[in-house]
Amino acid sequence: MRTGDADTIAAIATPLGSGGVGVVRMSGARALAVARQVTRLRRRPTPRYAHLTRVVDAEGALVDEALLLWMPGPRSYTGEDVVELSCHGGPVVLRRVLDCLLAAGAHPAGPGEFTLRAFLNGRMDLAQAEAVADLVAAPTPAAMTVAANQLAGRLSDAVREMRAACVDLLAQLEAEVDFDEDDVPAADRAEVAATLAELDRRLEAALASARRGIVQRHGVRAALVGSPNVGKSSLMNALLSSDRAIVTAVPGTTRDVLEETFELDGAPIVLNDTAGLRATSDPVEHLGVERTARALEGADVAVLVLDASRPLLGNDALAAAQVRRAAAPAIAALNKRDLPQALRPRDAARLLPGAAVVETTALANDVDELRQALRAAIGLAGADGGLAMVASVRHQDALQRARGELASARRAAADGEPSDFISIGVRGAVDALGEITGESATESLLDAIFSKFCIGK
Ligand SMILES: Nc1nc2c(ncn2[C@@H]2O[C@H](COP(=O)(O)OP(=O)(O)OP(=O)(O)O)[C@@H](O)[C@H]2O)c(=O)[nH]1
Ligand SMILES: [Mg+2]
Repeated sequence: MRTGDADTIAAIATPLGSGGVGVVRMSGARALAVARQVTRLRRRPTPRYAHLTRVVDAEGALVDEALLLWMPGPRSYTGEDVVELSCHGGPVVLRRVLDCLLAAGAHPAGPGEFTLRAFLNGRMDLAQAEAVADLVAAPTPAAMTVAANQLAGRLSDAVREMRAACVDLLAQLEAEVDFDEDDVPAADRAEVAATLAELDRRLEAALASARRGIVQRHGVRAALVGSPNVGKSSLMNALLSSDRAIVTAVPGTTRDVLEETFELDGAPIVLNDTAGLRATSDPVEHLGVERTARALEGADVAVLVLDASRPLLGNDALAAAQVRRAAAPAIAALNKRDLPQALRPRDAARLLPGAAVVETTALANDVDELRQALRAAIGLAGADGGLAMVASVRHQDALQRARGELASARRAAADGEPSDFISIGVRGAVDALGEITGESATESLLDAIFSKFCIGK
């Protein structure tokens, strides 16, 4: 990865496909020179004003009519000189405009290179840079709002405050080194302990919302499994509020794994409806059963559906065994509650120990208990309803490490250890927190983050 060299880079910034407008952008010291060469713009453009111009190739042939926008650094997205050309949004047009820029001396941008430059030039910190990619890829409005807040600095501000408190603490601990070990004023030690306790509380609060934030951003997979004809497809349709899956009274209706996404508290839930599980000699059905097993393997939550209007059968035990083999948290749904009942919740609990047991009537779209159990199983329940501040595993991991480091500092302080012992943990926390905002980010970390971006961002 090029890091902050003076190359001028260019890329198509809009998706490849036809659209009203497509944008080609450049960043770097020669951005304006290259743009003037391909547009034959005679006068220097006014910063941040749209100029209608023509893009021509090296032979002078017209390529497109475009709006040129010049944003000189450092007040630009990347902190460098940026030029954007808003062209007609056709893939061939945009490709040709880009080729003109490359022929005039620009280099093709790598994935995320514009945002990497913005980070390296101090226009945004690392958490904000990551938020750019999250905002673009947000699967639901809730995930989008979390990313927008992160881009605006909500997470960065909180992390920076905690890191600054740790740095202050280090200074205080270093001052103590001047004292003889036994002469450290007790008041100072009490203050150190209080600061460490307060930091732990703040880290705990940030981590508390992380699981929900991560689920909202990445979503989870849930699989509906069970014997034939128990109402799996009907439950899927009720959860989706649409007639997506075919429902009939014939056992073995669903032959393949169906996949649809619905939203639960802002989190995208990918729902798999599967073929009913039974010992079968029908080769098509047999394949379906194999696919059910695979869907279970990839599931974050497994829902075992039972028909409460009939006693448990061998196939139910077969399905329960499959669910138990999957490591995911399980829910047992007693369906068809509208019919005379042959099953009680405790039968389901015995069949699938440890599972949450809920009652549903898919026929009447009564799936409230199932929704609630799904919330609990994936960590959405009990949330304060507010938006998560942490929505990435990387940030969660760094916060956890910071908390662990401070915990060892607290133990050292409680044991009356010398101040440089306490400092070790505090310094570890400073580093871990700095990985979130980028102060202590290594090149390989930056590579890992920005290589996931799209080109042109
Ligand atoms: N009375 C009643 N009937 C239901 C309920 N849920 C589903 N059914 C009926 O049960 C039958 C089977 O429903 P499906 O949703 O196709 O069951 P399935 O588990 O997907 O079946 P396979 O795909 O064959 O494994 C249909 O006739 C549904 O109308 C319910 O809550 N109450
Ligand atoms: Mg079905």
